[in-house]
Amino acid sequence: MQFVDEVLVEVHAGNGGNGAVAFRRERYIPFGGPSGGDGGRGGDIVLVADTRLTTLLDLRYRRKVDAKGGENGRGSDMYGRGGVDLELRIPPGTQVFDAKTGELIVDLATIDERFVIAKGGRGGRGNLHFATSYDRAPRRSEPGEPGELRQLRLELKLLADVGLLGYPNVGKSTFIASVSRARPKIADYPFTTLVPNLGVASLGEERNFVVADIPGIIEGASEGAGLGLRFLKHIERTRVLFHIVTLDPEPKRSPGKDFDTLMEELRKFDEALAGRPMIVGVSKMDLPDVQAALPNLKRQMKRRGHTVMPFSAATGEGVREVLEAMETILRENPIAPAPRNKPLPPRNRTRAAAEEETPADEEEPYGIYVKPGQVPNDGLDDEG
Ligand SMILES: Nc1nc2c(ncn2[C@@H]2O[C@H](COP(=O)(O)OP(=O)(O)OP(=O)(O)O)[C@@H](O)[C@H]2O)c(=O)[nH]1
Ligand SMILES: [Mg+2]
Repeated sequence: MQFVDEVLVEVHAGNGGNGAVAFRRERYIPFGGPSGGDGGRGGDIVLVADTRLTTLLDLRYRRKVDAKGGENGRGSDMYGRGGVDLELRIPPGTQVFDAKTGELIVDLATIDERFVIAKGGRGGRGNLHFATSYDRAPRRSEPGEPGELRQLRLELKLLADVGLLGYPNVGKSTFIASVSRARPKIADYPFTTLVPNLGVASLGEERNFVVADIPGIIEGASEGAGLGLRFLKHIERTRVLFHIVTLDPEPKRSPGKDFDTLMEELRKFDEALAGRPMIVGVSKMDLPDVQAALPNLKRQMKRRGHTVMPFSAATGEGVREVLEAMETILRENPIAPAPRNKPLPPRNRTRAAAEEETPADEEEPYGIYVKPGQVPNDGLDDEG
C-alpha cells in the first residue's frame, strides 16, 4: 500500500439552486399569484477523521472534489431538493491548510472529529416570496449562491507519543519491533525504512504508549539528502524523542558527530521539535566494539548535557529501562504539543526522483510517493 502524507486538493461545495418564477394557473382562480419555489441548498463538504484510514492516498488521485448542488425551485410552490453533504474521510492527525495563503484551517487530531470545510450555497428565493400589496405578480426570483471553493493542502502528521530519531542503520526499526507488535522491515543497509511505522509499546496494565519509527536522517537531509526531512513531521506531535546513536563502520562518522549533525538538521526543520524532551540511547550494546566505545561516548554526551541509556534490542538488555524513562517523561508532559501551524515548503526533490516521474506528475509538487514494490511492508497496518 502506498503511503501518502501530503496532498493538494480542491473542494467545491454545491451551488444553491435557483429560485423559480411561476404563477398559479388554475381553473376558477383568476390571478392566482406567484408560485415559484426556492432553490435547494448546495451540499457542504465535510472532513471526517476516520481511524480506519492511515494515509491520504484516496485523495491523491481525486484532486478535485465536488458536492452536489441544490435543485432549482419549481412552480406550484415546489422547493428544490437540497444537495447531499459530501463526507471526505481522512486519517486522524491531518492538518488542513489553505493552499494559497498557507493558513492553518483546522487540525483534525481527534477521532471522528468533523469539520465543514466548504459550505454549500444558499438556494435562491422563488417569486412567491416577493409578492407585495403593490406588486402581486412579481417576476423576480433569486439565483442560488455559489458553493464555497477552496484549495487545500493536507498534511498528515501521525498521532504518536514517542518519536524515534537516528541515522540509518542505528536500529530504530529493530527497537520498535522489540517493544511492540510492529513488524517493520529490518536490514543491514541504510534507508530500509521508507514509510513511518507505529507500534504500541506496553509496560503492563494500562501503561501503553505509541512509538513512531521514521526513516533515518543523514547530513544534508534539509537539502534533500537521503530521504530528506519531511518524515520528521510524523514526530511533531510526540512528547518525547528517542535519539539513537551507535558505532558505525563508516570511519568518518562517530556517534557524537552523528548526534550533532542530526540535531542540526532537526533544528533546520523545526526549532520547537529540536527542543522536545529527549532520551539518548546507545544501541547494539551486545557488540564488543560498542561496549568498548561506551565510556568515551558517555563523556561526549555528558558535555552535551545528556545521560545516555545503553541498550540492545537484540538481547533486550536495557530496553525496559528505556521504556520506563519514556513513560516518566510522558507522565510529566501529559499534553501533546501542537504541530507547527505552517505547511512544509514545496518538496525539494532529488534528481533521481525527478527523473523517475512522468511529466504529468511534474505539475504536482507535493506528496510523498513510494512505489508499491519499494514499500517494505504494509506500513501502518502492521500495528497491533
Ligand atoms: N547486534 C545488533 N544488531 C542490531 C541491533 N539492532 C539492530 N541491529 C542491526 O542493525 C541493522 C539495522 O537495523 P534497523 O533496525 O533496520 O535500523 P534502522 O535504524 O531502522 O535503519 P533505517 O530504517 O535504514 O533508518 C540490522 O542489520 C539489524 O539487525 C542490536 O541491538 N544488536
Ligand atoms: Mg528502519
